[in-house]
Amino acid sequence: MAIKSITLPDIGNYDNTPVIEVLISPGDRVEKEDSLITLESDKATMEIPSPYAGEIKKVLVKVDDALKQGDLIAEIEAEEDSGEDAATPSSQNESAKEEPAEGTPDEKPVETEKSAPAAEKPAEPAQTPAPVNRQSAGAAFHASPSVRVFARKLGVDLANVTGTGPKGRIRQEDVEGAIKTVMEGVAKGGAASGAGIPPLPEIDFSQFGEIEEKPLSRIKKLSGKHLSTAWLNIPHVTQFDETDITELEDFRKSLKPRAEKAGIKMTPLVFVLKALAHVLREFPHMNASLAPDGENLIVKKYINLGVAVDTPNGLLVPVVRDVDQKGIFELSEELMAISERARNGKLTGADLSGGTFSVSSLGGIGGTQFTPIVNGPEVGILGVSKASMQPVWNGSEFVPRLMLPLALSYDHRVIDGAEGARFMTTLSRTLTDLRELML
Ligand code: CAO
Repeated sequence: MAIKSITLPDIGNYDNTPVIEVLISPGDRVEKEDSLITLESDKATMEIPSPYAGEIKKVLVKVDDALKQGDLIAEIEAEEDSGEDAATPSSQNESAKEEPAEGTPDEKPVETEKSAPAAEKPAEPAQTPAPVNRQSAGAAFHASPSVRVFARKLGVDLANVTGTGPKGRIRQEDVEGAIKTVMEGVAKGGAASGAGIPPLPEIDFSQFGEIEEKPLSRIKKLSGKHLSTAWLNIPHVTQFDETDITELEDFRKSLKPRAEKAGIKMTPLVFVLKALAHVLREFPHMNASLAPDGENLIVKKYINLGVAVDTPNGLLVPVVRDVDQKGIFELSEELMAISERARNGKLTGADLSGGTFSVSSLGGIGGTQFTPIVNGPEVGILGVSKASMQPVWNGSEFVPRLMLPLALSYDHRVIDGAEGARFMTTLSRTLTDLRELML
């Protein structure tokens, strides 16, 4: 064991850099590379590591001291082989106890026990490990090492914490506040803050004018939580297309009298459901769910389509089962019944479970396109917008065709862009020529 002086190494072109935190006290045991103090210049926060392992004997700096290279930081009873100069003869090491490092200004608060001849002065700790410059390491936030350790222990990413200290420095209270916000978000079922995403600011809107606060419906709260969870967990891609349903519409119109006689409303949506079921057989990965561990794909052999229904209390997604095995009349009847039950609040748990892929149709309302959110843990969802007559170039002239806008959102972890595009193209081809259903 030998007493050694620890001085400030070369930290670049910084003079009189203020100490913003002293992390050691006499009696502390430190390992080599443990941070001793933190300096903060205009541009960077730097932690100064210990060049030795051992016990701190004296701390020779305090907060707000301005340091430059060579200034004494501390004295340490270093373990024999812990420092860069471990091979230095012990007599030389001993002298370190008595003299500050070469170049240390007299006015520094160094307590020496006896003076030593210049020849016995310890070598300048030129090999002291370089300080860690957090700014140059890419961290744009300022926080002391103890706060960093605190955050690391609790799994808090400081990039997501707003510092309230001087110059935006992150303090321990800020980390605690961030954790509190997340926990409150989880307790309330809010997915945004639960995912470690900074919450939206709380604003008192009444300061700008009259307001009224209304509770969200139970369905809105539940579907909101589910939508946020899906949005945050699933990397979405949405692919758009427009498909020619002129002949499909002619066919639908030709069936309408029969349907009306049977008391059935037959909308374009049931044809979309039928075509989807057919195409999902060809693209089984779209009729699947990613296993929770993300390692396997669970492919479902049944095709149950969830259909988003707009109800006075919010969005519900009842499931139409075995769509591939049902005809257009049966599907129309079932869709009518299930959307009626949804609007009357009569759905059961079974009606709402077991879906393998979802459809959201705004075709009866309007709009040219929208980006549906995948109904996780399903892999894909089809958005259907309002069909409209458009001039389409057939190679020699523009002809009026009824074009249906489609939007396919999918989980990009499961479906590649090419597969998504092929799925959409096949669906489009099937809707344009329903004879595809027989193939
Ligand atoms: N293009 C043009 N017209 C369409 C159409 C389309 N894509 N889809 C439906 N229509 C027509 C229908 O033919 C019907 O017209 P007629 O009364 O003249 O026959 C009219 O629009 C109304 O249809 P509908 O909406 O009652 O029936 P549907 O089978 O198309 O849809 C349902 C049923 C339950 C899906 C729908 O009522 C609904 O609730 N849609 C909203 C879903 C929703 O909110 N999605 C957003 C979820 S958030 O992402």
